[in-house]
Amino acid sequence: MNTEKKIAVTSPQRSVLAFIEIGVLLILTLLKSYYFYRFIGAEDYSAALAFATTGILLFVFTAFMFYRRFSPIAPVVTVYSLMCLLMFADRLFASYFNGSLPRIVSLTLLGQATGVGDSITALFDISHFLYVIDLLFIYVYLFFRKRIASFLQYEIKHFFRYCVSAVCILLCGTVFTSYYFIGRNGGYMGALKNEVFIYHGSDLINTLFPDDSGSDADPFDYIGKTNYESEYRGIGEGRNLINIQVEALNEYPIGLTYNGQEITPNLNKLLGNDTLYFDNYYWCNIGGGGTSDAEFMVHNSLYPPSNESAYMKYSENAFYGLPYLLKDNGYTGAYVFHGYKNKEYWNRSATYPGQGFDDFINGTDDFVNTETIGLGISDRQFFEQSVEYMVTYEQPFYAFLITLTSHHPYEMPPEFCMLELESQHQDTMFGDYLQSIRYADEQLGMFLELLKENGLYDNSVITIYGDHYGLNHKYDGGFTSEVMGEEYTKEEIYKVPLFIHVPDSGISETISTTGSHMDYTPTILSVMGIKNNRSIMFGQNLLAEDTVGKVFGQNHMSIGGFITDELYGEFTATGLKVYDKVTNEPLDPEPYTYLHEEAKETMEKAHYLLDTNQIRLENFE
Ligand code: GP9
Ligand code: MN
Repeated sequence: MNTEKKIAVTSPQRSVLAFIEIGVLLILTLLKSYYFYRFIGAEDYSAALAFATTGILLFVFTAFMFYRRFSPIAPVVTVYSLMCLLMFADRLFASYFNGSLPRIVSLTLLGQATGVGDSITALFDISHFLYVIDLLFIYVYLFFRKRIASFLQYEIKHFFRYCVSAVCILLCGTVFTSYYFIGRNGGYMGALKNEVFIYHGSDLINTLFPDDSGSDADPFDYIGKTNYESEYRGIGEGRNLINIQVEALNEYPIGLTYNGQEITPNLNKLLGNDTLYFDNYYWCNIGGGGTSDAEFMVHNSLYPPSNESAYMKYSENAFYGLPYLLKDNGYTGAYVFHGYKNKEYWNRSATYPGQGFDDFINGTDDFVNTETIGLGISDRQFFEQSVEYMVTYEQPFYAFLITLTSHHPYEMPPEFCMLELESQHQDTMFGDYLQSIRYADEQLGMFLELLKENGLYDNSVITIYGDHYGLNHKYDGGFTSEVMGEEYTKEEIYKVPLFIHVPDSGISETISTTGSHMDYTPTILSVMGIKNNRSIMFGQNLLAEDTVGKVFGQNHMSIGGFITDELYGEFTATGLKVYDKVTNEPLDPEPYTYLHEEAKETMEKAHYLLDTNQIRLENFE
């Protein structure tokens, strides 16, 4: 009998071929994972983490080779393929969530992805496919493998020694790269939690056995702490509150001119004209629920769950937030308006009653859409039809309007484009974004005129803010910094504008106290002359003199990150980084670790209280 054939049958798992195959896969893993870790912000640690991932795979592959009963190729390729798919999915998620990786609970958001298909498609670029493209070649190779195998089925002698040396090489690589970087940055062990298998493995364990950090939180500790006093207290008392959440409106377009053209001429007109303008207002603490989490925070002054949607997770609960508070203080009703064709999107129609809304005027049953832009009904039609409802309400009422047109990927039919773009900005996502914000601003201007025509303007307080960012660095082609005339930093990405317009009040000021959606309700309550002594609010009144501006991030920004009046602190894959907010200069993070600890602790307690259902309205009767 032919010796080669005999070996091929008895121990194919220890053949030259198996070693070559596994070697190639490990090299591919090293390259891919290095590229992956660089993308998620592991910076100098990327090489060390890539070695760690490759080491873990080597360990698993070696175990397959020890098992003599079957050829290792099938399980090896299966594990490798799963890893590639995991990295592909992680990378796609991280593209949208500014480098954050998904958790198992993020799967609850999958259903929402179909509603924003164009946005997901726009996230893809060729670099995503680098994680999976080789699988194609590998599967074609597997098809022809038998023929190649007949040449290379020599058993490797001293198999054990080969395994030990391979593991040693990998370990040396890991130790060397980590040691090298420990010296420079410290914290390799901290960075290691971002290693793809460790990250998802510990997430699996945490999901199965949730920890109860934050369990010393008492919901009643947070009640009645807000200082409502300020020189503007009660300036809006008794008026309607009309609150407009504008899709993807960042702060930087406000007041900015583009080749002599204002991007937001109508919003600019509000500045200095009966308006409190907040120019240090952030969205970086929304969770996995995007637009709907901004809504949730604005009304309840609560942190949504980090990787899920508050409206999906807590739709059964009633929360004693702004709509209830206004109604308990003489308001006749609370109404929410949104034109997206599916009223169930973000679980809105199920959740709004528990948020205190009496009616949801929605794109499924109520709005008549004859002018579609992007995701659905144009902002023009949306505002025109919303006013028709509003004139029928008894005053004072609360109206909450959520716009839609300026949604990612921002493509607008040419007839709605009002800016003259330079040629290099045409047909870019940056150019499209400016056009869609210019359009949204135009419709906001028209809406204010409609309020005047319908006699609603003078007796209302009108607030306008952006729900979250428009573009990040990966999709703006570097143009934002050029047009802003300064670096479009992450801190700028996290900033949205907030206007509190009180017609004919004679008040105008730019408030620079650092705040976020969390602070909307405490602040607007002060303006409306109302107090909340009944339910938890994590936010503060940004108009009170003693308020120390402070924002804690999650999800897009990672838990542990913070923004104050002076600092931007980010908890990255390589540890805490702190920058001077004005100069963008990096600072020694050591003196600010207490802020990082406070950010983590606050989020732990906030999530614990929500998860254990202690914040429901009934608990505060
Ligand atoms: C759709 C809209 C989209 O109803 O609110 O939400 P987003 O994708 O921005 O979270
Ligand atoms: Mn949105």
